Amino acid sequence: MSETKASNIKVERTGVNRRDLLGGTAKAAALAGIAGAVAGGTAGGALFGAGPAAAAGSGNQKYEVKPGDLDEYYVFHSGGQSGELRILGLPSMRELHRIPVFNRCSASGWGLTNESRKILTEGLTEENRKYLANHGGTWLNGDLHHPHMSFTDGTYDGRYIFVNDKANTRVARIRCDIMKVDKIIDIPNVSAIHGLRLQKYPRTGYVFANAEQLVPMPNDGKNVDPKNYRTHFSAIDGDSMKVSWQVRVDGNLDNTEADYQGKYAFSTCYNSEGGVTTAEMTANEQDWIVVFNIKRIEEAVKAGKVEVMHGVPVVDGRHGSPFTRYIPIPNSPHGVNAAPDGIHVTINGKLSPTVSVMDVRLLDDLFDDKIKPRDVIVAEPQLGLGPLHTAYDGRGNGYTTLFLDSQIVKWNIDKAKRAYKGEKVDPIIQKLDVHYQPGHTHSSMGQTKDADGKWLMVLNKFSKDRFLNVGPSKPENDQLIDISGDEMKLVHDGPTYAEPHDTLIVHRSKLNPKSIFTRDDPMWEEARQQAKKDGVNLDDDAKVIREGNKVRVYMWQRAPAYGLEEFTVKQGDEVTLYISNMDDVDDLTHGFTLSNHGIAMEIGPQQTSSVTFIAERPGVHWYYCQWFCHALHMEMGGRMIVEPRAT
Ligand code: CUK
Ligand code: CUA
Repeated sequence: MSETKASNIKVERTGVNRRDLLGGTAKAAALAGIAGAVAGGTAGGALFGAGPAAAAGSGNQKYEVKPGDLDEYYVFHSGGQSGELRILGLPSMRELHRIPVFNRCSASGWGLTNESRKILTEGLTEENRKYLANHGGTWLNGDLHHPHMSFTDGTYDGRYIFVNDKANTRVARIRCDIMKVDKIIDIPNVSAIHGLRLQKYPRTGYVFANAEQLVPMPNDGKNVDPKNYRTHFSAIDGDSMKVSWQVRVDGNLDNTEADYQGKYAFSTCYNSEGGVTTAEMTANEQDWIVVFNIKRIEEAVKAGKVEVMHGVPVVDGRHGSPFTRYIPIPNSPHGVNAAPDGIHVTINGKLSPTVSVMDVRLLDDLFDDKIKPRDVIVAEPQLGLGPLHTAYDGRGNGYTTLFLDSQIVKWNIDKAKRAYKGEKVDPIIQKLDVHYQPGHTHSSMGQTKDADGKWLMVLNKFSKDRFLNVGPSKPENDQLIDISGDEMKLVHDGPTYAEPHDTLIVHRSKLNPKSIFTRDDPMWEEARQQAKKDGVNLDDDAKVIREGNKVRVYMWQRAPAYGLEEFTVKQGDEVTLYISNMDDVDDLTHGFTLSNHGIAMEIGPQQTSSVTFIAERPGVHWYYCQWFCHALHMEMGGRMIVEPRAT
């Protein structure tokens, strides 16, 4: 391959095909890896190099879920640049629900209701609040990559799901009892939260968040020399959703992971060069993984040996510090995945055909300087081109995505360790074509100590020809693979919209969401307080309260009626509507849509939702219920009458 105009990188023709590369040198493979990763998008070749459809086997276990039958697993599926989180059922792969997080949602009113705007704005930094004052008050977009469920003792506890926003440098928390977001915070002193993982033991605990982009600090335009750029690793308290501490590092931060002992966290770095162009970022043959010593950092924070930046204690974890160790890894490593055995952590080489396996039991010695950084690597098998992420079956095998080869490779950790010691043994068990270019892969419960080795989802970035052509913008393809037997068997293709990166497969026994809100839910505490001040019973009253030009309209809903069939306000009034769905029935959601005002919201059973707007349009404006609820659903409505301003 020759030059690509966009990036100005020169990539040499290697003169070998991609199968040859598997047996070739790491250097040649890495070179071709760059060629594929950088130039492949336009040049074809490696990027679309996968073969025809793999044989679809019937599998060893049932994946068809009959009408009315329930799935065995919940899948929490990131929505990438669409900013939402989706819930799927597995093995059916049916989409069950969507949770708006960083996006706006026309159906639920997320981003519009007072309750959601409070969540979307209360965690803003002062700088962002100032910037957004002239830009609608809240961000409209997000880039959600990594959902993870809170842990207790190494397995999911069903309390929360935490997610990152790479686009606007945020972390959000979702309550699993109602599957709604309850907290969103900006992470100060950094740019672009990418990797996100949780403390597994004794509980979550910390939410570890990587900031990917290197920026000057302070980022005020006075000094833009790349020599002064930096980033920080953040630990957020998952209970209070406050940043507990940050660690200054060398290089940038990509993906992160935590051990099963509660002692160490890990972050991959693909830009140890500190470059600002693609050529600079990929210059070195090796980058590294940073290991963070949580106890030592906590002690330094406690002792006040920190720099406080925007209220956050920051320790210096650059090379030579007691808080970190940098382990060289070939080459621009990406995903990092802890095996359910609690011992092994795999670092995926991306531009190197290798994955590096670390033994966490050696880390104490590394921090005591008894061994060298590379001594903690106990295996480094060559698996194929473009390894990005690894999942596990709990039986000692890893499943690694090969982005460039469009394959998933099953390999054995123990064999890889023996091969690393020089024994003649091939750790690779099977390679399976996937369609096409996989990023993340996840196994059922595989990111916990309870990995059950039944199912594997492979999240492919391209679907190409696998579905009916829907135009230039094509779905991605999540493939379901049965891994219960000795052989991986592809059983299902699942198209998805932009752009799931990561997923979380949780056995249904771990979750028990409510079907009906409880009236004392904290989500609408402000409405409750206001009603109290106004002497209004939120559950029963339908009332209009005026205070100068501020008008508060309270009403209940019971299918198929609103508490008020009409109310009157004056042009220019600031109107707040508090709507309470008093139906105490499963699945009986109502809505409130105010025609020609851009206002719509969901009100679930026993929920209160509110919205504030200026009544600027004199006349008659109908409101209606947009959530089908009753035979008289069409009739469920009323009128807002706006009296013209006296002239
Ligand atoms: S990253 Cu997208 S394929 Cu953001 Cu988890 Cu690896
Ligand atoms: Cu209430 Cu439709």
